[in-house]
Amino acid sequence: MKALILVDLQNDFCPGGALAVPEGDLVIPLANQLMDAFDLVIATQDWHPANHGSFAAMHLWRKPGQVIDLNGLPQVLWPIHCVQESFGAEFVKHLEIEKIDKIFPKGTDQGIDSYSGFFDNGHKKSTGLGDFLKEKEVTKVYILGLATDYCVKFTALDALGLGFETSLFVEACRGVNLNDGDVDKALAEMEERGVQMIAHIDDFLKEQL
Ligand code: VGL
Ligand code: ZN
Repeated sequence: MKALILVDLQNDFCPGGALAVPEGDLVIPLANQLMDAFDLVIATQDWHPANHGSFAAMHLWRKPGQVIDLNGLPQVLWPIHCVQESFGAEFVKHLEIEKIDKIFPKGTDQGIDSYSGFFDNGHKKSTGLGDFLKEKEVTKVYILGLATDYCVKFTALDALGLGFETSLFVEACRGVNLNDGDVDKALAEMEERGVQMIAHIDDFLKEQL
């Protein structure tokens, strides 16, 4: 069984949002197209309390982009984004959410961030996604979404770590590039660790016929 994992296709990560990823909105039609090719579709949802420790505004004199120590882990500070129940945390309107089988929220604990859809950044708590996929006898996962250099990367690496064969729809990912080259570096790291890169969605869909 194979599953598609949509990473953080939320308003705040699209142009106009609080943590806008350049061209983030362009992946939505690709996600809609791909969902039909999978028996199981999972979505992760960045879902922070209003006082989340990753928000620069929670730390005196700190600005987005700076790195602090947050309870023993290095933490990049972000603008306030994806606050639970806010518009920014909602899935993008054009995403066909009726095709999603299950949603896994993450980043819900105030004191620790969670880039991966599987575990928090300290690998202390699981979201339940790994067990869920194993229960459904999934052996292969396909990932797309936002942002390539953060949540997509850590979701893919954790999927590998849990023993899933892992592929990435590169065309359907966009990144932050806080530093020049971050996206390319993230893609190289994923590939080196064993993530299979799917360059063209059209070719993948043709092979499925
Ligand atoms: C993300 C930064 C902060 C992401 C989430 O979805 O990649 N990045 N929270
Ligand atoms: Zn976040």
